[in-house]
Amino acid sequence: MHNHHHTPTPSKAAMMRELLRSRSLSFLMEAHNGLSARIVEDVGFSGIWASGFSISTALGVRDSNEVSAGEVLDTVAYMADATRIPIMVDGDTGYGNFNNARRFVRQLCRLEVAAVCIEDKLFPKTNSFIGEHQPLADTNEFCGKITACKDSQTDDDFCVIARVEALVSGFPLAEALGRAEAYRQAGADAIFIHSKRKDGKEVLAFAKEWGRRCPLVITPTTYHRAVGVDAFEKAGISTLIWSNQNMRASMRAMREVCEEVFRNRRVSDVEPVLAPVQEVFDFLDYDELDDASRRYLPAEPDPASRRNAS
Ligand code: SPV
Ligand code: MG
Repeated sequence: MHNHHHTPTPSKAAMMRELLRSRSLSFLMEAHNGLSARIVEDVGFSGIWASGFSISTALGVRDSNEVSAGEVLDTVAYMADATRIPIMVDGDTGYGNFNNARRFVRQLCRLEVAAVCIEDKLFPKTNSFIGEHQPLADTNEFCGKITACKDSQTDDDFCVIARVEALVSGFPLAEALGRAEAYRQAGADAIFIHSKRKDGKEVLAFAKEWGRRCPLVITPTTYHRAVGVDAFEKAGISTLIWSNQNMRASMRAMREVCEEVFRNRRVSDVEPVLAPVQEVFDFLDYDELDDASRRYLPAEPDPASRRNAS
């Protein structure tokens, strides 16, 4: 689909590393399959968040490790194939212990995925927005998991992001900072500090205390109203993830179209809000297949093969 063999571009992992390292705020947009990943790239985002919540939802199951690591990899393979921008995969808790996590990392590297994010909770995980006081992983055990991931990557630029769930689980700032520092020392390339408060204050407080020891990643799903993106940039946040909006958009759009078609027993009412079929062909470059067919298929069938045909 993308012929870029003759243009030496940095690897996707190198692009992610630079995106995390750069002082300006970067944005990752959620995608959950090949099409959504293509759209994220096409509108101009510099990176993709392969959200566990969104991938499971799109597959019709819960964000509770009901989708297996292999099924996530299958989805991510389509996403990576369809795009040139770097992908950060939500690796949940790593699908088990250090051994499962490091095998997942090796497989991601084979797919030229740029980064994985591993969170310090217990398998099977529960979505951060459900309930209170979810148990956290043992700090030392999680440090070993991060180190195992770093030791297993087969691309030097691959990034392992350690996600700190202490604030979400109701622990004080000091616990979050202590864990983040331990994970950094264990080899994490960046810290994803998660919060589900509406005011965004604990994330800003964390960033202040952290002082750019390594890049910080956030997802302002609950506090996007309270704090503007400029304030995050000033606070030293490296990367902001819009973590589930494409999945939620598609869920609403599909339901509305479906209901209207069902109610009216015709599709003419919904046509105006649909992507024209031609747009699908254009977006996925059907013309390229025509060109390639002219190049690779013979114009005339081989007379010998015609003689042999019964
Ligand atoms: C996801 O998108 O799957 C995440 C981010 O893990 S959140 O749902 O905000 O926890
Ligand atoms: Mg997730």
